[in-house]
Amino acid sequence: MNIENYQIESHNSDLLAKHQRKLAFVTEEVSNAQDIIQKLIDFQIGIPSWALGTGGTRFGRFSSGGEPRNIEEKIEDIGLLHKLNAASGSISLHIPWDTAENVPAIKALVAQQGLSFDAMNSNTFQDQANQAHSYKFGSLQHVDKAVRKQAIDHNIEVIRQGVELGSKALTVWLADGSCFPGQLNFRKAFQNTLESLQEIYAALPADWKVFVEYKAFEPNFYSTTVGDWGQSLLYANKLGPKAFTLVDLGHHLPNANIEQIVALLLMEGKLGGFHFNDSKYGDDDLTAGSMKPYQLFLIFNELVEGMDARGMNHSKDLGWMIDASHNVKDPLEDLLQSVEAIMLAYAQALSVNRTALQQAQAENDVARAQEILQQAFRTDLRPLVAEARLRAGAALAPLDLFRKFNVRQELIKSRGLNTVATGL
Ligand code: LRH
Ligand code: MN
Ligand code: MN
Repeated sequence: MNIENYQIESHNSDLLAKHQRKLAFVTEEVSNAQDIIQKLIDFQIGIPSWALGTGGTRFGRFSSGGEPRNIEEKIEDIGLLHKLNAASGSISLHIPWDTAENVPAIKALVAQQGLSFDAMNSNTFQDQANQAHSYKFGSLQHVDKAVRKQAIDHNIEVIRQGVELGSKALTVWLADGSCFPGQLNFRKAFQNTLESLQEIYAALPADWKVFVEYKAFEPNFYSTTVGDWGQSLLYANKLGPKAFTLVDLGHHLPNANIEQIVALLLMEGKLGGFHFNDSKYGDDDLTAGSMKPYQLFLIFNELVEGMDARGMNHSKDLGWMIDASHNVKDPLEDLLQSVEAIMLAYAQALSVNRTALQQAQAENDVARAQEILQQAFRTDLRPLVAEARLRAGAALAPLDLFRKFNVRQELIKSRGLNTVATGL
C-alpha cells in the first residue's frame, strides 16, 4: 500500500486555509513558534516492530486484519506511518521475533522507506523452540550458570545482528525476579545479573549503548531483579559509560513521579531513552497521552530543561521509542495518535517560559510557577505540530488521510484477514 506525494499534497491543500488561520493565532501567542516547528521537524520517534499487530490479553485477541506477516511488511507499515507524519523515522526490532534472513535486502528496504534502525531488543523472557535451557526461573539472574550463559549468548547475538543492520543500541528488559517470598536470594540474583550484563557489555562495539529497562512487576509479582530506576541506575553505573537507564512509562508503581525520576537520571548523565505509552493501572501499553497528557508534558518539561542544561541534542542524544499494544484500536491509527501526543508534549515543553519559571522558583512563587506550566500545557499547540508535518512534506491530518484512503481495508485485501504479526 503506497500513498503518493500528490495525494498528500491534495489532502493538505484542502485543509490549508483552516490550518493557516489556526497557525497564525498560535504564532502570535507563542514567541518561539518558529524554533519549536524546526525542533519538531528534527524530532523522530522509534516505532516498535511488535506494536504493528493487534495485541491481546490472556483472555483473548481480536485482530482487525491485514497485520504484517513478516519483517518486510512491518517495515512497510512503519514507512507508511512515516510518510503520513514524517516523525516515525525508525524501527526498533525485537529478536528473535524479527530476525532478518536477508540483511542487505532488509537494509535496502529500510533505507528506501526513509527509516533507520533504533535500539535492538533481546528476548530472554520466553522460551524459544529448540532452546537448551528454560527461562522459567529467570535468565541473566539464573542460579544455573548454563542458563545465564545461554541468555548472555542470545544478547551477544542480538548485538551481532544489530551491527549488521546498522543499529547502535541494545535494550535489555528482563522478566527476571520471583513470584514468592523466599524463592530468590536478592543479593545473589543481583550479582548474577550484573556479571551477566558485564559479559554483554564487553561485547558492545565502541559506538554502541546498552539500555537497561526496569519494571516493577509482571510477569513476576513479588520481586523484579531490575525493578526500578534505582536498580537500573546501579547496573548502569557499575557497567560503565555505554550503559544507561531506559524509562518505560508503564513500568512504575502507581502514582510514581516519573518526571522527577527523569530529571535525576538526566542530571546523572544516565538517562538512555524511553518507551512511551500510557496507563491507568499497570503496564497497560496504551496510546501515549491518552490517560495522563499532563504527566507526559511534565516529563518533557524536565527533558527540555535538563537536556538544555547539559547542552544535549534533543533529537539525537536519547532513544525516543514507543512501546505500545493495541487491543481494540487499529494498531497503525493508535501509533499515529501516540506520535502526535509525544510531539505535542514536546512542543508544549519547548514553549514553557523558562526564565519566568526559574524566577518564580527562586522566589518560591508557587502559584506563578503553576500558572507558567499550565499556560504552556493549555495553549493548543496542535497547529505547530501540523505545520512541522506540512513543512516536512507529510500530512496535515494523518489519521484522516489514513481513513480516507482506506488503508486498513487495502492491507486486508493484500495480506488477508487472518494474518498474525509476531510479537506480544
Ligand atoms: C516489557 C516490555 C519490554 C519488552 C516489551 C515487549 O513489559 O515493556 O520493553 O521488550 O514490553
Ligand atoms: Mn518496554
Ligand atoms: Mn512493558
